Amino acid sequence: MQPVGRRHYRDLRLEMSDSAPTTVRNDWSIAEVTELFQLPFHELLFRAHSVHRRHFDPAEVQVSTLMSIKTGGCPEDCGYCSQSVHHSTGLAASALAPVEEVIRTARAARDRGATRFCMGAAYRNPKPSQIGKIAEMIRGVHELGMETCATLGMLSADQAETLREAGLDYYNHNLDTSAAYYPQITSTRSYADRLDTLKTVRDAGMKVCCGGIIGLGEAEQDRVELLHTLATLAQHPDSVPINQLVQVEGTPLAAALQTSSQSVDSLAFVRVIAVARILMPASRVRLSAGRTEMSDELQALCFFAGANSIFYGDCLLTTPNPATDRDRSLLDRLGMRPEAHAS
Ligand code: SAM
Ligand code: DTB
Ligand code: SF4
Repeated sequence: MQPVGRRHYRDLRLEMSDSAPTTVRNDWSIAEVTELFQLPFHELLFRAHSVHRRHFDPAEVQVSTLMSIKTGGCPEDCGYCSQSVHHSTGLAASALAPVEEVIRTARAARDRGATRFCMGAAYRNPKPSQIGKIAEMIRGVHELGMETCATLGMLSADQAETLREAGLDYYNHNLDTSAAYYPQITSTRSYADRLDTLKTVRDAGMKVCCGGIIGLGEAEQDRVELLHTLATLAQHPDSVPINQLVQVEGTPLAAALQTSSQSVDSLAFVRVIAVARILMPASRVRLSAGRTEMSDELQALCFFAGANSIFYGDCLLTTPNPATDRDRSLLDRLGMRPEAHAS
């Protein structure tokens, strides 16, 4: 038997990806997305991995670090969120962080190998007085040579323009679930509001980071519809974060799911990653929140299915993320590496 050396590996890579389509489509039908979800598991993974290899080096993972620049006290009522004023999660609200602290945190993240820095604020929308300070943070992080991302809730066209001019590369704004299930999750804003902000961000010339959460008690049809909505936007989101719900004590969703003993089927989660990869072949699919609950084997399967981005650093916004040492060791054991320069 031939040893599996580098050459053999490359040949295999070509062979596997040969039949995978290279085109990026925005005209997927619900029936097509449903069919993908219903494929036998290994057939779906084979297709997703083949598409993945056509567009990306399967050994590379993009790494982003998150910082909560304004924690808690949010007027929205998202049923999963630790930061809503409507829930008693015991989280203390804080003011907008000082600019120097944000830049210092970004520099430390860069020195640990992160190429993108994402600043999150518990806002429904930023106020004019806050935008100036956030623009300063963005300028500072941009000057460190990192990609910049922010997630601040709804934006006006003027605000989007100001942020872009300050050097904002990506704006994160998730759809979370299907339009049909959305009112069960959040009542203080509509799906149309979310879509409007996504358009505002694109119109301002920024890249879009938009995905959802699995484990909200949604049906498979909601997962189909969420991915269908993302994959039929005029332009696919450049990054697609797939979060597994982090059940936070004191949120209505954690209470409801614990009462009904519902948890996410990990193979169903991998299917979501795989279908996202096939539908949006050139986008970064991020294995986002929820990794502390996942085994190394499950994460490996997610990477095989097409995930090629993670949040890196011990903390997400208010909940834990795997320790950086553990992530480094996982990537090493898988023969994977953090992407050196963001694409
Ligand atoms: N307030 C802004 C907004 O909602 O767009 C930005 C911050 S918000 C915390 C960013 C995203 O984090 C949410 O859209 C949601 O998808 C995700 N998220 C929040 N809490 C989560 C949880 N407990 N588990 C998984 N994802 C969560
Ligand atoms: C995204 O999709 N997930 C991140 C980021 N975008 C902003 C946030 C995850 C938050 C998880 C819960 C918390 O730490 O509060
Ligand atoms: Fe506020 Fe964002 Fe949390 Fe919703 S997800 S409550 S908008 S911080």
